[in-house]
Amino acid sequence: MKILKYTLFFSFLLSINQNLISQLITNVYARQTFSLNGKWNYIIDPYETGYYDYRYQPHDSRKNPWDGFFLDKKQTDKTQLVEYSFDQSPTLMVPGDWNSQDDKLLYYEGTIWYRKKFDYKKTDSNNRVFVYFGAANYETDVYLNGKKLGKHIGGFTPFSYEITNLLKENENSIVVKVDNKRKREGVPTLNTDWWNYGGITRDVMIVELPKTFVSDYTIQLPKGSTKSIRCKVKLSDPVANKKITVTIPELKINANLSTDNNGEASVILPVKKISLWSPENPKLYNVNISDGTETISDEIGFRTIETKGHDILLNGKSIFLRGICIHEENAMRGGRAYSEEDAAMLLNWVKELNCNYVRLAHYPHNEHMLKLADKLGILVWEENPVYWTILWDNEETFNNAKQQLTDVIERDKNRASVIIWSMANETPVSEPRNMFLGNLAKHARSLDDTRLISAALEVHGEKNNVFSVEDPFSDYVDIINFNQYIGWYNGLPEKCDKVTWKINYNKPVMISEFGGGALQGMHGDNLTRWSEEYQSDLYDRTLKMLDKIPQFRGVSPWILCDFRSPRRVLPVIQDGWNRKGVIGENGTKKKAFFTLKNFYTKKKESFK
Ligand code: GCB
Repeated sequence: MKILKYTLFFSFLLSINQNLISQLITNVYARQTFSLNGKWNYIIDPYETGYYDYRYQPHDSRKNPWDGFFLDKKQTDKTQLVEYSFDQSPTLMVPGDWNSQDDKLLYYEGTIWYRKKFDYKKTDSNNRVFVYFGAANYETDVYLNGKKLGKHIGGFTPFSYEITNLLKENENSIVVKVDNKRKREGVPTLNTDWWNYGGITRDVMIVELPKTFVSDYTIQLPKGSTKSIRCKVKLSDPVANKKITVTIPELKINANLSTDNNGEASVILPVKKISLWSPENPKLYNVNISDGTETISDEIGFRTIETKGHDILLNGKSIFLRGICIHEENAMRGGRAYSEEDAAMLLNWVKELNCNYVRLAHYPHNEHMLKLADKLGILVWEENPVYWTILWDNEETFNNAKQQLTDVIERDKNRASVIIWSMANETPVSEPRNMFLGNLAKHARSLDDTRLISAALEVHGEKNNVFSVEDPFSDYVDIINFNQYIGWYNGLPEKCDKVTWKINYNKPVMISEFGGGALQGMHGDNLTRWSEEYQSDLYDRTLKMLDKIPQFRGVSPWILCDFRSPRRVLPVIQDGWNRKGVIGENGTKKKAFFTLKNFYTKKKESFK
C-alpha cells in the first residue's frame, strides 16, 4: 500500500513537472523566434558530478543548490575552487546527436552538460519569452542564468519553458544537462534495435509571444465530413472574450471567434467546394490565425480517412498504402536526422520508390518530416516509442508513454499527411500489456477522433504453414498491422511460397514490417545470406505471398536505409549497422529497392 502511495505521489509530481511548466506552443516555426542552434560548449560528466554531491544527494535538494556546480558561475575570486570551465570546453553542434560528432562519444550513454551564451532584446517589453527544444534524448534538465526551469523526460517530443522573468539583455547563460542512460522503466526501455543517440537532437530557439497568445489550434474536417471545417483555438491563459480571427483566403473563409472562460473558442464553418488533400493532389491551403497581436500562418490540407470492412478509405475512396519504414537517421552521416535537408533526402527516396506512405518508426520524428510529407503527398504513420518489453504494470511508465503520445498528437494534429497513430511495436501479449495499450488507444481517440489507430503486432499462430495473428489488442485498432520475417528469422525465402495467412478480423490488414539484411555491393546467388540477391528474392517472394491475403491493404517493408544498431555486431557485414535497408549506408540503392519499386508501380496501376 505504502509503495503504491509513493508511486502515485511520484507520478503526480512527474505530471506537474511535465504538464504545468512545459508550455504547449503549436507550430513554433510560424512564431517570432531566435535560433539558439550552433556551437554549444560541453562537458562530459559520466558520474554526474554536476548534479549529485559526494553523498549522491542532488544539489537541487540543498539550501543553496547550485553554488559551485556546473552552472557557469563567473569566477570572481581566484582562490575559489572551481573544477570545471565551460569557456575552455570543446563544442558540439546543436541540433545534433553527440555520438556522431566525436569518436569518443560513439557509444557514450550518460550525462553531458551543454552551455550556450546569448544576448536577447525583446521587441516589445510586454511580451513573454520561452525557450523551446524540438527534442533532447532522453532526460533533460534546463537552467537559465543559474535557475532551474524544469526537467523533461522523453527523447522525441518538444518542450518549452517560460524565461520572461529570468532573461537579461546581455550574457544569458543557458545550461542543459542531457542524460541518455537507458532505463528499465523508460519509454523506450533498455532494449531496442537502434542507436541510442544522446544530446540536443533538434532545433532550440527563443520564442517571443504576446502576453496572452494562441498556444494551440486544430483546423480540420470533422470526422466523416467534407462540407465543413472545424476550428478550435486555445489561448495560453484562461482569458474570456478575446477576439480571434481565422482566415482561409482561397476558401473565402473569414471567421471571428470569441474565447470562453477557459480561453477556448471553436466553430464549425460550412464550405462549398474544397479541393481534398491526397497523394495525387497534395493541396494545402494558407490558413491564418490571429489574436490581433500575433498572426500564425500555416498550410493545411483537408482530407478524410476511415475504414470500412477490409478497406481503408481516403476521401471515401479505397486506397492501398504503398509504404516503407524509416528511422530518423541520415544514413550517409550515420547520425540523427534533424534538418529540412535530411527530410528531403529521405522523402525523395520514398517518392522514387513509388510509395504513397511511410511508417516513421519507432518514435516521433522531427517536425520537418511531417511538413514535407504534407507537401509531397505522402501518408504517414506516427509511432509512440512503446517498444518490445516496456514495464507494463508500472504507473510511471504508463504516464510517460501517455505524455509522449499526447505531445506528438498535439504537435502534428494539423498535418493532413498523418493518418495513423501507432501505439506500440512488437509487444508480447499479456493482461497488463493489453490494459496498458488499451488505455493508450482510448486516450489517443479522446484527443483525436479523426485518425486511425494501429500498432505493429506480432504473428502468434503457425501450424502446417498456415499463419495467423490473434491479439486481444486487435479490438482497439482500426487496421491490423503485424511484423513478419518469414525467409529471414523464420526459414528461407522459399518458405513464403508455401505459406497461407488466416486472419479472422473484418478489418484492413497491413504488414508493418518484413525484410532481410544485405550488405550493399555484396553479390551471390539467391541463397547467399547478406547478398543483394538474397534480399531481393526475399522481397519478391514475400510480396507475392502477402498479395494473396484478402484484406491486404498496405505494407511498409523494413526499411529504407541501413541504420546503426549496437545489437548488430557481425564483423565485415554488420559492423554496428542493421543491414535491412533497401539503400546502403553510403546512399547506394540495393537490388531490393528496384524489386519493391517494381511491385509498387504495378500495384499503383492494379489497385484502383
Ligand atoms: C523488428 C523490429 C525492428 C528491428 C527489426 C529487425 O521486428 O520492429 O525494430 O530492427 O525487427 O531488423 O530485426
